[in-house]
Amino acid sequence: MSRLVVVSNRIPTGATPSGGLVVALHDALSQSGGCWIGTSNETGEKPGALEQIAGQPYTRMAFQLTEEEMVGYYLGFANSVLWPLCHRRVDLVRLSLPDFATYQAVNRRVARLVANTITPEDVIWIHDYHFIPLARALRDLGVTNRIGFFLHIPFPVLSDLAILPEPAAFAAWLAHYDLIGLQTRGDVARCLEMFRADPRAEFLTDGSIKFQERVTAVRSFPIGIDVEGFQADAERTGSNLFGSDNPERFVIGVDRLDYTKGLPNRFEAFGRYLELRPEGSRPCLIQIAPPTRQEVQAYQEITEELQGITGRINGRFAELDWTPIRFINRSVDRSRLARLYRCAQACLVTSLADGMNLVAKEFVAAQDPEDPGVLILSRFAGAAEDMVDALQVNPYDREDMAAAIDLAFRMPLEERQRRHVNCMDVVRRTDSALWSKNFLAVLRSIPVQVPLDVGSLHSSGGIVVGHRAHLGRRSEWKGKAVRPPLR
Ligand code: GDG
Repeated sequence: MSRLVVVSNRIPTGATPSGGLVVALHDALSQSGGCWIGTSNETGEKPGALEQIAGQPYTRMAFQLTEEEMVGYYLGFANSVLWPLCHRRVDLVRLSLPDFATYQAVNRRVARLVANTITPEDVIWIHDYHFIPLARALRDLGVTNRIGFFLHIPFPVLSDLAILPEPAAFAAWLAHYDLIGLQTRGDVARCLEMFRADPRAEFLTDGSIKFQERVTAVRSFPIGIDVEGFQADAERTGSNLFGSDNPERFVIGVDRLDYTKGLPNRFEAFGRYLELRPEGSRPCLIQIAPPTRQEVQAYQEITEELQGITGRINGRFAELDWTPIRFINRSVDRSRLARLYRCAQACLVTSLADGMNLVAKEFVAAQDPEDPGVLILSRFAGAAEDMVDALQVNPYDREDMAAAIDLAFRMPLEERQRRHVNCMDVVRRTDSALWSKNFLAVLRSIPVQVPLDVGSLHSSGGIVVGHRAHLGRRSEWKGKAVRPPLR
């Protein structure tokens, strides 16, 4: 089997992999061997170096970003333009041409690092919005390997793409991948709509897209979690999670503190539920929300907003021995998180836009099937496309969410069990190991495409499609020159 080379913004540095994505990629890399490349946790002044991290059956390599790159590429174009754009928050987009230039420059630099690391047979799998132009930069260096891309966040709406400094570049970047993997069927539809609106793109009979002599396929691969690993954590007993402060009943929320997760509306909806709750009951909302990207203004603002809402609701409803909202603005370790999910009567996932949302799947996996809690799930989270038996809500509608909390607390056991069985079925079908296996199987099955020499391109306008005896040495190719079939 050909080696796998993974590129993602962050790479795990510890000895034991944890988290669905990390476990899935770790397993895939362990099977095929290869290399995982990503940014180092620290910025530095020697940005060209790939530092090797020991201790796994494959190589992990970290490269440093300079301070300037961190600001322009990561905090700037990636997280202040692409992130809000893909999550339909164009009002939060902060455009800067220097940031756009830095984003592209980092991608070109990473392309050189990758090109120096790969062997001709390697399959390359690039992750997420930080590296959308990476395939284009690799092709410019003459890399002909199969390159797949997976976008973890929602695919942007066509009309929103006009906000980019060079809107036409987005489709052209993506077209240099052999396979574009997206979370949901809805994302695939939006991606195809973008190509359909682009005069450079042509649809082939098998549904793939021919774009300036390259052919690219677009498919959905809903991501999931390491189901067994998570269940084992949830079933493990440990010290009492709450000490003497055991909540009577509670609904849990777990999110990076991000404006896309709909936290202010969630807190307000819980406040509304407190107005409606049965007399004398003392429910809690336990919200774990570790801070992220605090250097970006929009993230500072949401933190302050939530602190304000929490103070107002607790001030109004709290009693000496009851605090309705426990807002924990820190990270909680994974095994405690799993046990918290299991103890909760319900989980609130109220994203305004979300690629998938793994918390929804973790909560379901952590439940006791005999007495499961209820998942309240935003219809704007990717997970909602398949998890139709969650209690789906409109995260913009506080009354709707307050009613769902009430329903979840009162739901009869039989209905909870039925919904849980169906949601669990989805969680199992999208296990993270299956996700990476499916993606790589499709990527590996795609014929390699090598552009003909410039001269022959002019005469035939085609590409070479076929299986190579030895990649990188075009003279040994066994493919035949074809013009991809027209519509
Ligand atoms: C992106 C997309 C897509 C959170 N707090 C703690 C903690 N977490 C863990 C959760 C979960 C993960 O972080 C969050 O994953 P999500 O999927 O919910 O959201 P994003 O971080 O935005 O992820 C998303 C995902 O990529 C994968 O493709 O589903 O749509 O936005 O695993 O458990 N973990 C620990 N302590 C915490 O305090 N240990």
